Amino acid sequence: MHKLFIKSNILIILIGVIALLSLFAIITYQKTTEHPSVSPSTKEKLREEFSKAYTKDVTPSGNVIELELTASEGEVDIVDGYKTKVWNYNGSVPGPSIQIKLGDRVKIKFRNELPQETTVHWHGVRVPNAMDGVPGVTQDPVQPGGSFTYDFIPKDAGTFWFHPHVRSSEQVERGLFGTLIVEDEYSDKYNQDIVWVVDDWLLDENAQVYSKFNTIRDLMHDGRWGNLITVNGKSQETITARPGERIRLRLVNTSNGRVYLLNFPKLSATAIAVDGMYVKKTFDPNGFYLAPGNRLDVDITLPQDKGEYEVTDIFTKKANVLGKIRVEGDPVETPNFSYPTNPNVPDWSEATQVATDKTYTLDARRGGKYGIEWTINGKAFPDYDPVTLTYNQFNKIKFVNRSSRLHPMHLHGQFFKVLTKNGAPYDEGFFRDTVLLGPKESVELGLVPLDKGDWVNHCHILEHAEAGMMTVVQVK
Ligand SMILES: [Cu+2]
Repeated sequence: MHKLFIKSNILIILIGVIALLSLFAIITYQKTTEHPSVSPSTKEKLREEFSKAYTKDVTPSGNVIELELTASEGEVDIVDGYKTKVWNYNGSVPGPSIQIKLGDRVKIKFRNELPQETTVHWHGVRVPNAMDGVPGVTQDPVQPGGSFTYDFIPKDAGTFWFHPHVRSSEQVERGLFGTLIVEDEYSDKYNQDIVWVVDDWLLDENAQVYSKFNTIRDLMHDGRWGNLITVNGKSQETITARPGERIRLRLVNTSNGRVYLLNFPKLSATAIAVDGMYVKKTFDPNGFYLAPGNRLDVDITLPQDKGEYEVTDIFTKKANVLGKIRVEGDPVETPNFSYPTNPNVPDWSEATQVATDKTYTLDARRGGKYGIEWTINGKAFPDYDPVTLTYNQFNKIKFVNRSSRLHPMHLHGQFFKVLTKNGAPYDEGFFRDTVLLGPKESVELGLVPLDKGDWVNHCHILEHAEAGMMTVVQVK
């Protein structure tokens, strides 16, 4: 009886030890499967593969370009017979297209003459962190009547844009945006270098900007989609070119929520740059999703046949004509040069072996001041868990969209490359600063951060960002 008691005690202890050991084994196993042990050399190889893709710093040209940028209230003619009240930069919508050369320093004296506080964010530009224009993260908002000087040397040539980062869903919608074009040696080779700022307005019956912002309808769907699409502030932008001309068309989506599915019927068009950066291999731009924040540079050689050629958006059932190219006049000899590309964009095919440094789960819930909150890992900005990314090392992040809506995720101050989509390898062959996630989609991204500081990471559907879909990464 006594022996049996001891025996059963030993048995219980044994079972307990085995249970503990197996629990420990399971935990260890889970840990290793979540974070497979990778030799540090794989990450180092990925960093090495990246190292010539773009530079840490730019060589200054010595030129300093001083500009004034004023945000104020004004009026524009976008619908015949009406004056539409807007907020604008330097009196027009879009605001100025600032054109500089790579290496130039810009000193932009910004003045706020709006009835609200504001800032200016330089979308896609690798600026010093203090110039990034994010209130509460990189600077204090500029008060009405106040000013702030943005001073930086863009590190990359390409197509960039700027807009407020305060109440963006209202301020951008009212007309506050402009472009920053950083030229390189290719800019002069084209017969024409053209910027098309594609915007979407929700106007009321008097052609005024619909005055209710962040409506529950916008918030529950893909942000505010309007009833008038403009290019460079015109509902029918038409440019003219001669037969045989080779033009560079820089498309920028400044809309709050609308995504454009680009189509270039009857045109010989080739995509050369995405989000400002040259691609590794040029591609057919037909079917490219230009989400809010995205840019696409297209190289077009105009045909010998005179006439009007359209660039359209076929995202919705009814196609929208974005703009037209009228080919007329005497033919010219087509400039002969190879497409500008960046052969140093890494393939990063071995990136699948590397553990994910951070997963961001995107979702929505009831609550907050708008009745719905858009969350990243269960938090709505200004609540967030800061994440550290390692400077000058390969980092891998993942976005998982649990919702049924679109989320063009934008990371400030960095470029990244898509590695996988829904778990399968997905080599786009170019960098981005904004990636569109469809309903229930997931993407993994690789990046080597070269710019230190606190950078926001948010949805560029401005209503989603306004309702919390924003977080901060610290590059150290
Ligand atoms: Cu979103």
